Amino acid sequence: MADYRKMWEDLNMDVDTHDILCEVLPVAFGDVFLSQENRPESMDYFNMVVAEIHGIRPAELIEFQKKGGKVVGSFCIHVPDEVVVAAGAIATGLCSGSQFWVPGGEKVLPTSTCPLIKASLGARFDRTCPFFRIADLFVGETTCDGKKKAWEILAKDAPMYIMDIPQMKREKDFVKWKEEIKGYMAELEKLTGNKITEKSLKNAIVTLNNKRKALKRLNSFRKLDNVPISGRDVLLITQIAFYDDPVRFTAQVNRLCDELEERAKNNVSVFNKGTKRILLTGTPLSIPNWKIHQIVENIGGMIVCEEMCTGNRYSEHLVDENGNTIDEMVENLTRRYLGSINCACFTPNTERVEDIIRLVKEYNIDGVIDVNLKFCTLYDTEGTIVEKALKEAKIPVLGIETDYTDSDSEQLKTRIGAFIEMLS
Ligand code: BJ8
Repeated sequence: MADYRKMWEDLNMDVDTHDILCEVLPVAFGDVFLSQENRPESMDYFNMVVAEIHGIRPAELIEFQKKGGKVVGSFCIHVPDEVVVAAGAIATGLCSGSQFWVPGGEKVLPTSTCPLIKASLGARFDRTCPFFRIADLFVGETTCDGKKKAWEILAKDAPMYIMDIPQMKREKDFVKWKEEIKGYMAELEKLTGNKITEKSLKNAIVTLNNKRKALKRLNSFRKLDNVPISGRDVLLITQIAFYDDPVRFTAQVNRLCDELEERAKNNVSVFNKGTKRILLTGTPLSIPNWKIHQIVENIGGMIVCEEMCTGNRYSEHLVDENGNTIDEMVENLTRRYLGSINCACFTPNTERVEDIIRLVKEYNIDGVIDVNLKFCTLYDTEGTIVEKALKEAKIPVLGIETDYTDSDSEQLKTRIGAFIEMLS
């Protein structure tokens, strides 16, 4: 990591404080990931990407900028990366998942804000994350109240663009979202100086669909009786999907899937027979938030599906590739980015409950854990609806609320342990 010090200084980062993060992250990574037995060898690429998380990719982005390229950071899976790629820019996710950044966020936000928002603003204002220094444009959305207000604060320090997401899915909401996407396209054309053409947009749709297809392929192995990869490894890969180069990432996921295919043929599993199969639903798990996966899999369960933005929701639905004109392609993006994502910001959001029940069947789930990030009113409130529906469908469910600290780890181990015990 020492090699990157100059790069971080040039980015005007607080390098001394950042050093503390560089010391703790490898230890946490070793505990959660490297301690696992019988990991697929093709995880080596993803290990390397995370080991150098603030080095390799930021250095690539800076190189790209030196050649005149632009980097666009976003916080939500409603924001279409295709548009960024079509404009010749690079898209990167910016949601932050570490307690390390939360106190910095609390300097500018109320304590009663969800940790994801606090950590994201903390990463920017404390100058301890290179991605937050590099981005030429920050793209926010109006999904929840906390984010809406946070963007106003972030805008004082960073160039921001806001997409106004409808809160319902009526036909007029699709019309509005299509206009929002067109507005975003115009903004990116202005930023990059590049025109989005039919060809560039089509290529971008195919590129990002290929990434989704690879992730779908990866998730399909988790439906098997003998699951050849741990839940925490798949979570890590999904988190990396948000910031890695999409073409290289896709190739690496497919390489891993080839290895998993061999494992599947030989009935190799990383879990003991009879291990209870858990589906996680709820708020996203941004990197490096690995807490729940570590707890569940260390106490004898296995996570085989995440009905989350850092899970199934990110990759399950492709963009229709049949459009040829810009308008047709934007229409297809609109349908996919509004219609297929069942975030708790929508009312009603019955499709999310239907998704969970469908996934319970597809992944042969024994129990569901509904995990809510503290102070997320949207998912907390919807949790009541989700849990009631699951109970009515006779699907065991446990609702938990947590944050990025370890202060509740022991309590969570007890509760999740009792839940998994009950499934037996
Ligand atoms: S599509 S889940 S990525 S908004 S946890 S910041 S909702 S208070 S992250 Fe999300 Fe897009 Fe929806 Fe997905 Fe607010 Fe809740 Fe915090 Fe949240």
